[in-house]
Amino acid sequence: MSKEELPVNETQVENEERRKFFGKTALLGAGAVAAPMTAAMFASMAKAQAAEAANSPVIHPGELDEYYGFWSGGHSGEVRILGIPSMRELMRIPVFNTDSATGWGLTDESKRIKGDSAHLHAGDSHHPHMSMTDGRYNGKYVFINDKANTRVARIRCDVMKTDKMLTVPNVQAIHGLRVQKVPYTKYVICNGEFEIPMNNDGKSSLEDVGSYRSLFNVIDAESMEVAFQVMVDGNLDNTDADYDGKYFASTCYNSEMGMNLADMIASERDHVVVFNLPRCEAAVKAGNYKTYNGNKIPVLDGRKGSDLTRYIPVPKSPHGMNTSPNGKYFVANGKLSPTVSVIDISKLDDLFSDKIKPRDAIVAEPELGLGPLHTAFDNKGYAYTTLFLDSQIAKWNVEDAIAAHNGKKVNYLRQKLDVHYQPGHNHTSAGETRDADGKWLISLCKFSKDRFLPVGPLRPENDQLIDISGDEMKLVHDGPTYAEPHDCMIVHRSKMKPLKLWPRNDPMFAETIAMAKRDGVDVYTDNKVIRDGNKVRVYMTSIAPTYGMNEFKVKLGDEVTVVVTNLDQVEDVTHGFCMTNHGVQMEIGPQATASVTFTADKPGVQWYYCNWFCHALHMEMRGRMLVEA
Ligand code: K7E
Ligand code: CUA
Repeated sequence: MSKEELPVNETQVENEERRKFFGKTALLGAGAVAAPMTAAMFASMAKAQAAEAANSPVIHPGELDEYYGFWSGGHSGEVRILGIPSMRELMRIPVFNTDSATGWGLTDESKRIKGDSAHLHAGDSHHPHMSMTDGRYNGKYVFINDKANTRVARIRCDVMKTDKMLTVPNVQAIHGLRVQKVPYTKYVICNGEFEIPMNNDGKSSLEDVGSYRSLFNVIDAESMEVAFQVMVDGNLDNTDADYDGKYFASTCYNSEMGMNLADMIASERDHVVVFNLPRCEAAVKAGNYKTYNGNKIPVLDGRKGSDLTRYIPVPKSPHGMNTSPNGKYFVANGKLSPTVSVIDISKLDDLFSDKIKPRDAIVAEPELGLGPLHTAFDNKGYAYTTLFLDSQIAKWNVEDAIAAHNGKKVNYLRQKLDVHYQPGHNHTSAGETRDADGKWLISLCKFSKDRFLPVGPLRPENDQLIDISGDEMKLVHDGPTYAEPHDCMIVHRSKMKPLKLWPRNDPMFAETIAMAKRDGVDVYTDNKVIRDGNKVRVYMTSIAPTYGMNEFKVKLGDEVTVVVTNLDQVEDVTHGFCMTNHGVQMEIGPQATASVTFTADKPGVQWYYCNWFCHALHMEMRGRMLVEA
């Protein structure tokens, strides 16, 4: 781009930069008379500046980010999309929560998707992970767990809406969740964290803690049904998959099966469970399983001694489980131990054929600092581990840690960076895939304390952006966030293909359109009221700034379903439907159909209006429901 083509503000910025640059060189020249700047020095400075510019966190107004960040919303129950590196919040995707802007949890479509848990309005989402093909994000789905209500949901990335939700039977509190990376995401894997009796019907073994179990859950990513579960010894916390399509690994912090804190942390060692996928699939096929709680889900026995699993002892109450993007290692993060345990995935075949002992699969146990929780990776052999208690991120070299473990005198630690404060998860750009690019690291800090203006006793979290493109980690941005992103992942924008308009045949509202057909209504042309006993179905279109229907009449106590179809073909023109005084609100995207059902329990004139700003005459986009007593 030539100077003339640059917008004014960019030219100004560039001039500023040039002034700084020349100011610096002038100073350098003055202080170093004997060694004037050589051409080579100029070249290397220019190169360093170019490198820095290439990884700048500054995104000017009107410019787009290079990455999509998917953030879990913790106990707000949602998923958020951020632009990286700007850290601008682009969208919120309601999942386990109820959302008055979009009507998620209120509309008939969202209730259908929530299914057996449609009556629940809360959730605790921790781990968002995107579906993959050959170890790379494929832009199709994001999966997320709900620890609070034992659910797993799927988000469609073309429309960025939740399209499936499943309550997982036989377990309590789905925590760690990941996807199969290779050859593709056939399965979503997740851990049941809390131990419960296998038949948890209240009739037996309430007090018999020895009969409590945790299960590893393998869910079919397309059908979103449980394919099978694996019973283990101890509980299960976090999990990850390999890059061969063969092994999954989970951490266990309660191998003691303690029911209180003191008992849970009694042992010096807990373990990592490794699951052998081909053997599990064969066992399901051969019928070597049991069922519980009156459902048909195959539950395999993967307790100690089973050939489906191996238990690798690690110190102490491990938390995060992270696979290195070169596919070589599982890293278990020590939590109560200052170490992480590096498991060599190439040794797992020998472990499963009993040629080596479990601890022989561990090739390094570097000491990093206090409270290691999660590890992220770049593409240069470095790992970045959050230290909760130290409020730091430790950068270390994986191969050097292995050499040190073998007795070589090498320092595997490269840098410790202060973060603010108490980091939980961290994540690098594309770092859980083969495309790890070593550009950005996010530190999700649980406490912000003095980093922002005080806003009362409840404070935001602090999601910090760190530039890892150079030799040293550099903190470049503080991002206050509402409770509580546990985890995130960073996807290059080239992987994403979001739609601008809804397809008219979208499955999200196919059932609603089928209902209209049964009523003899074409939602794209008709504005009609269908009476069916005390059920009333109101079909209306919308084009900015009017609804296709200015008024409709019902009787007090009728069950009213309002179906609105947005005929606008213009990108970004979303309409809403809000029935005043009825707790009814929803979003209708361009070309979408949405519906909501409520009881007309107030007599008289009840206005409805469009609550998504769509036009200069948006205020006038309203109509009356006339309720006869
Ligand atoms: Cu908060 Cu991944 Cu649920 Cu660690 S987990 S911090
Ligand atoms: Cu339609 Cu506002």
